[in-house]
Amino acid sequence: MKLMVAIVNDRDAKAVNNALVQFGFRITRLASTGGFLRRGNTTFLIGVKDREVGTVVDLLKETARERPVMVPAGWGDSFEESVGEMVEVKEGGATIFVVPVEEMYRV
Ligand code: 2BA
Repeated sequence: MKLMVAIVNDRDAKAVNNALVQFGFRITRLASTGGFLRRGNTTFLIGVKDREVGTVVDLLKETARERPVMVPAGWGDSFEESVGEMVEVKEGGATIFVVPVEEMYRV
């Protein structure tokens, strides 16, 4: 068994949620905030059988969209320097961690 931790943009959370539930996965949603952009994102906890990992990755690929966003140059390094020039960073898509689970109980 694996625990998948998937961080997606809030704008995609509904589509991701719907797709996972439609395919019969059990999920938990946590409200979270990205440390770099400091914007809301959603962290999904998904307990799956080993052979289901690929299906979840595919569903996340289909439903979590990557978009370019502009942030001030130097964002994250020094707020004093973050005036003027803007640079593009990618927001969205899904960041996925797959963690082995020793045991799981629902009692
Ligand atoms: P944020 O930290 O808000 O990052 C949003 C996006 O900003 C990142 O997308 C990346 O494209 C960009 N970014 C992040 N740090 C950067 C930096 N130091 N310099 C330039 N650009 C930077 P993703 O990489 O797809 O990450 C999306 C969200 O997933 C992150 O939101 C964070 O909440 C989470 N995440 C990503 N990698 C993680 C990790 N190794 N551990 C824990 N959470 C992670």
